[in-house]
Amino acid sequence: MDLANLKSSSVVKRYPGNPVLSAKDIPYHATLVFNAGVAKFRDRYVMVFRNDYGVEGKSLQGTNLGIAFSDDGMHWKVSDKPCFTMKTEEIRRAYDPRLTVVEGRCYMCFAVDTQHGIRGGIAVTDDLEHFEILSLSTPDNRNMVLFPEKINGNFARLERPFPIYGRGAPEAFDIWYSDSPDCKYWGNSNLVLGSEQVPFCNSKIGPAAPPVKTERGWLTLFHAVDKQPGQVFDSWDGRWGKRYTMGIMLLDLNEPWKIVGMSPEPLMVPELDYPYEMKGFRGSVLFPGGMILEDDGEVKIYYGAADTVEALATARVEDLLALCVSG
Ligand code: BMA
Repeated sequence: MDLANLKSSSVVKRYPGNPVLSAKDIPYHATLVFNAGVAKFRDRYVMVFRNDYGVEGKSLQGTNLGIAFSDDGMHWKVSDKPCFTMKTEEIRRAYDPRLTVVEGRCYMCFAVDTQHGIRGGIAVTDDLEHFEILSLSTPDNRNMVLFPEKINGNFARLERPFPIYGRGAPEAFDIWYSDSPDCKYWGNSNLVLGSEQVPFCNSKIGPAAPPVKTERGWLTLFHAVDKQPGQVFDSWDGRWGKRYTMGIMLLDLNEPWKIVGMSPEPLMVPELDYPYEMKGFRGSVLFPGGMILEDDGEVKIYYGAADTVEALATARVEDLLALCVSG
């Protein structure tokens, strides 16, 4: 595939009011507001976003997770203080939240940078204020997303461990599936998608938004990275060369480690017409973390853009399914 000429699919429409959230909307110290998880919880849309604050050059004062609410999924009201932080001598920060409602409780997956590697965390909350941490994986793992239902009686997740010795290329990282009786003990791990199976990727992939259920299978987004020698994108340190695009696939309803179909083309690619995707802390990064299927068949896709702001795009579910099964 000619990676130089990738285009977004015509079935996806960017929201004209993008970005839906950025630092200027946050009533506390905020610099980069991006990579949010979004769910419908108790009749409202809820967004938990990553806030990297005090970012200058390569230095960062800190990261917290903020929370915002919306009645329409487009206009957001941010709460007056962050909802989640992790910081100890061992743990540097938690980031990249993803939200899934399972059996009426709101679960949040997140990445954790520690002195001994990157861990995937899962917490649960009933009030969006108090979070109980249920599990933290061994390093290195992140980009976890929970399925919105138990499958064969178990919690189920997609995840992205990063094996540095076993894959024969520096960042050939893949998407895996595991399940758990209680969200604490995880096992039955199966490979879902190898990065080499994605024609528009020459590096790593990772789960993006929690899967949504359709009659034909679990529809789910993933991010895919490509890089070219010497390619440098707009960035605050002038050295950023990885492009993050968005892919979409359909997984089997009962055995979700089996792929029913995958679009061979990217769903979205950072584009010049949308400067909020091209310019920022790390330009040319699309990092989806939320996908909502509305009753009328509209799909809302929430994605971090350029590691700087949060954006929204929409599509019809039947068009997304057609990309996966006819492609
Ligand atoms: C990944 C993660 C994401 C980030 C992306 C692009 O490795 O750190 O949080 O959005 O890189 O910088």
